[in-house]
Amino acid sequence: MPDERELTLVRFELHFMMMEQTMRWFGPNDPVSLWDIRQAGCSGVVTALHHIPVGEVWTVDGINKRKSLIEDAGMSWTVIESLPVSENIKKRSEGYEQHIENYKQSLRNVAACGLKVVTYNFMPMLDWMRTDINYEMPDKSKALRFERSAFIAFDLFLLKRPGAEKDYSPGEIERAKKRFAVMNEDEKQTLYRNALLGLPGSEERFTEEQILAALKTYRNIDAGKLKQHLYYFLQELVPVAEELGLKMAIHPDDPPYPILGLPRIVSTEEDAKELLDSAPSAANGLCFCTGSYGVRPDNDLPGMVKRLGDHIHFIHLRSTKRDEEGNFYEADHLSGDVDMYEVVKEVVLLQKRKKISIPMRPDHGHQMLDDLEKKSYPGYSAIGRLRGLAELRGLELGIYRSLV
Ligand code: DNO
Repeated sequence: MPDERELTLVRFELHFMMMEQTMRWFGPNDPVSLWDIRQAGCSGVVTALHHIPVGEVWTVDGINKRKSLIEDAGMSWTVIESLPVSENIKKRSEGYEQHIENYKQSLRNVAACGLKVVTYNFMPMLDWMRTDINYEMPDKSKALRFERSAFIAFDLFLLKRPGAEKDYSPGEIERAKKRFAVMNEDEKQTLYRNALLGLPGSEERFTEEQILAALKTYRNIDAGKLKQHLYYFLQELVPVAEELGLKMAIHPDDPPYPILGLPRIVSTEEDAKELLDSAPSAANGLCFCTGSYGVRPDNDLPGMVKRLGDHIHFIHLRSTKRDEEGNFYEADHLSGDVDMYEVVKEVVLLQKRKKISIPMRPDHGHQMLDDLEKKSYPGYSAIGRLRGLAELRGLELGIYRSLV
């Protein structure tokens, strides 16, 4: 058996000043094991204590247990994704002060265990949103997709959100009607389930009434108000993170625009700048997700790395392919609309300038080969991500070697 220390050294040399390669792991119940992740060439793991209810404190003991599992597989817990922000904090509803205190305590505990980067998001109610999680690609692998007409059909005819018609043009409503008319019962059920997968705990079925009631609680919260809530949260949390030597990394909206009448406020470079300015500190940072920001053609991704680089503490690399109707699917990591070469080149230059290695993960991947026979979290199968990571690693090494 080869000497473990030598192997680690080789890995370290190769990765020196390259992005730190990680994959997301959903914890002991994840069908993708830590050894699978290690064999993909990762030195780090991105995970969270998913079993702890949102708003409660993460204990030192709980964090250390998870950390040991990862270290026993020869990797380190590089980034937390996510330490979730409660709906109470997002809405500033009853109990939010206590949740902010709990968040501070979790940060102290996380730092005491030696962790460095904390990812979170500020999307109301729903995290990511797709209408199809089995979109067949020409090579028969499967991708995640957002189909605008199907989404509008979900909103208007399945959820029946009051006032939803105001959010769409007559042409869009017409297309959604046609789309809905050709769906059978099974397809409608699947669409309903898929659209709500981004809800926390969405294994259980939420009724239309429950969703509508939750949406109603945002009735008086527009984008301006939600921004105030985010900035208040940052002003409370960033000084604590700074003192603890932690970096906060906010994940952008996915997709990067309002949905179901809910405001979304981390969708553009302007949004990112504004939130960074609201609590100036190196600890106030971004999770630069090219898949999320990249759905908008007006986001200049390489330029964002150039201009916001000092605040990029974590990187998700993924590409999407969009069309004029507002549909998009998750493309292979090196194709689609994201100019991955330019993005990675800017990251290489940034790391060189700052003499740092920024943690990255291949975000999502297609279900392919043996993945197709297995159940995994949507977007998080082993082989699809391994392919993405391998391509991205090669791309970065090539750029890195051509520049040094
Ligand atoms: C989806 C992920 C997001 C992300 C959260 C971070 O695949 O990128 O769910 O983890 O938004 O808080």
